[in-house]
Amino acid sequence: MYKHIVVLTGAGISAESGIPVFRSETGLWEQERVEDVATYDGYMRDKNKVHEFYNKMRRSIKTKEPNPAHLALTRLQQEYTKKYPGSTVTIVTQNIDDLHEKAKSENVIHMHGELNSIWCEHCDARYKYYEDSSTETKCNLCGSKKLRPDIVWFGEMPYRMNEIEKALYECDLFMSIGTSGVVYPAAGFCQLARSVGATCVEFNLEKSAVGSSFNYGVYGKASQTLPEFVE
Ligand code: BV8
Repeated sequence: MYKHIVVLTGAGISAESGIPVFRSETGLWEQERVEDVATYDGYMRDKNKVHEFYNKMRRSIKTKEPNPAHLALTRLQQEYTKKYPGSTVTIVTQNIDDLHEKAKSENVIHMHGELNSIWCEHCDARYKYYEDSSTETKCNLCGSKKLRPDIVWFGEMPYRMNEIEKALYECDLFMSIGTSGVVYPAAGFCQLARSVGATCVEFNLEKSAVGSSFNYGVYGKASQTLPEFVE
């Protein structure tokens, strides 16, 4: 039995809930250039374009529901820790959707931020936000119009990295689900877990860019492979 489990999820876990992944023929990055919508420079060049990119995504996730892969992680977090007192299941996601929360998973670490959050660059407040934003939207707290999507763009430091690294150093099982293993530092988490002797398992449709770092690969749709694994 494992004492401390760390789970990393990527866009692939939400694919079967109808949320497009980033890197595929129909992926999000086929429609917009990363440089234009997922960097601070792109935001400074055209704030409204970036607000609209995330407004569209925020509107679309309102109607999306978790799939059996999300629900399997919630069961793992609830039932496993009950069956083995003192064990932990830490869910770290690169995703900015709220499907882990809708699946009732707890303490999910959104290392790349969240669509349902907004960040005031004037007073540095971050708070829950569900509507469309623009350069005219005012901060609820300070009234400034310097509100930006609470998303970690390329070149920006992912959130809660200290907590994530602590969990990885203490883990004995690392599970990576639905990520292409292209984006760092998340793509380096397996190496870190391996360095402390954890067993590393990747769940994907195919071997990811860092697939060779894992002890095992479980290939197929996460909505099928993950519930089977968790059972
Ligand atoms: C940082 C927010 C430092 C926007 C995102 C060279 C080497 C190493 C690193 C770098 C380098 N050059 C630059 C870097 C750093 C850079 C990076 O890694 N670049 C890459 C492209 C080379 N990283 C950064 O900039 C990070 N920050 O390094 O900061 C720093 C230090 C100090 C101080 C300041 C700064 C920040 C990275 C975060 C960027 N933001 N998103 C948005 O979400 O719109 S990244 C973006 O990619 C998303 O967050 C997404 O989650 C993430 C990863 O993508 P995936 O989730 O893997 O999705 P993808 O589509 O790629 O793959 C889907 C997978 O699912 C596939 O494998 C598919 O097979 C699988 N799948 C599909 N369906 C299913 C399935 N699997 C199972 N079942 C299914 N049904």
